[in-house]
Amino acid sequence: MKKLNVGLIGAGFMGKAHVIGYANMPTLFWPAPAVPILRSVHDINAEISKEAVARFGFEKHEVSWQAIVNDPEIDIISICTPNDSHAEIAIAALKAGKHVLCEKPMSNSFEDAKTMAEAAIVAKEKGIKSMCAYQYRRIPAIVFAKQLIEEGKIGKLLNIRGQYLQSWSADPNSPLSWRFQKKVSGVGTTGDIATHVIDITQYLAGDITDVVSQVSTFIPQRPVQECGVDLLGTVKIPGDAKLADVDVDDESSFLVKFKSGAVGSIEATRNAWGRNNFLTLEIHGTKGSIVFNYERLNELQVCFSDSPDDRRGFTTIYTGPLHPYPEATWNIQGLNIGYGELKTIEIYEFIKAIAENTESSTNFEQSYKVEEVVQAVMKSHQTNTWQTVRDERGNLV
Ligand code: SOE
Repeated sequence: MKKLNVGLIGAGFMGKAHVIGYANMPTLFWPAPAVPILRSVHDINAEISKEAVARFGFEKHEVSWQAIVNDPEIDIISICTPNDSHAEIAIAALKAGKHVLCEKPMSNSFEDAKTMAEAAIVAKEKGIKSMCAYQYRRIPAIVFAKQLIEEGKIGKLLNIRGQYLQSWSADPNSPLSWRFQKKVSGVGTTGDIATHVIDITQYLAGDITDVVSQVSTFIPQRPVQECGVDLLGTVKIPGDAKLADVDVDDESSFLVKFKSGAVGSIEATRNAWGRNNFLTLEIHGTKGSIVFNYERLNELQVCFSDSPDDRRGFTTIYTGPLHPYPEATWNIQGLNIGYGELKTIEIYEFIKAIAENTESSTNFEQSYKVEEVVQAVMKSHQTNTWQTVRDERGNLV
């Protein structure tokens, strides 16, 4: 069986998630399209790099990301660093002939995201694959929702409402990590989590063509944290700590129009007490409705118009071995999958694209469509007007 050597750049929270995916993929998906080997790792923090060898099972750690990109034995590079280094690493890796799985959003700059998409289009000609880590579109319940939509079970799509609400930065003492600094993150909550909803809604309902938005920053300053590691609200820094400015958005809400004629709304915030990973969708069609909530990951609620009037209502379908990605689930419905299995499904799709020389649905070219919507959302807020999502789509390179 073919083996593919993996180099991981950035071994924090998302690095761990990628490792779980690589390590578990052949266990869940067998025969695997190819077997990933954890070859080398680099983190900007030398202690984390060393620890990743012992903890995750990499063969070695490297002193720079360039050492991984230039290693002829590496086939795949996973980029799990903050947004401002994605473009430089991804473009160098694609040019070096490595397959690249990059965390979202693509970059801290729209121009760099475009250059990444263009580099991926050139690399594609040589069989080199790219993927942006929009894992939520691969949730079995979401893939099943797409099947129901394509089968016409809820008729013509009318409205799709998406929300991504979290609470980890609601506390003003939650520190100023790179996610609150424009020069590193590019865009705040909109880039961090609204992007997931944009990706899923475009997956389910097609391209978004127009947006009008309202973007807000609620906590203008936060306490500075000493280390660069993103603590995601797990640590609070007391009120007398040094404060620094937040120059990105805490929340964004926008109305959207789809090419298909459907309309919708998207809201994202990391300041919603009580909401943890509340990624929800409510889809209304002429013949029914579908509801999903990530906090009930293994469930999909459906309501069909052809039920008798006196017993029409939402039914809960529990996803499991009868639904998409049965390999990643367990033999009994209700045993359920979690975030780790979801990351494993993502890795499976990436390795399959490499092994079978096909394209992932979230390659850089496709994922650039998410960036275009974000760009229109930010512009709409600045100009206080509806914005057309750039019509340059399809004209990359
Ligand atoms: C923080 O908001 C975060 O880690 C996001 O960056 C991820 O994309 C999301 O899936 C979980 O929350």
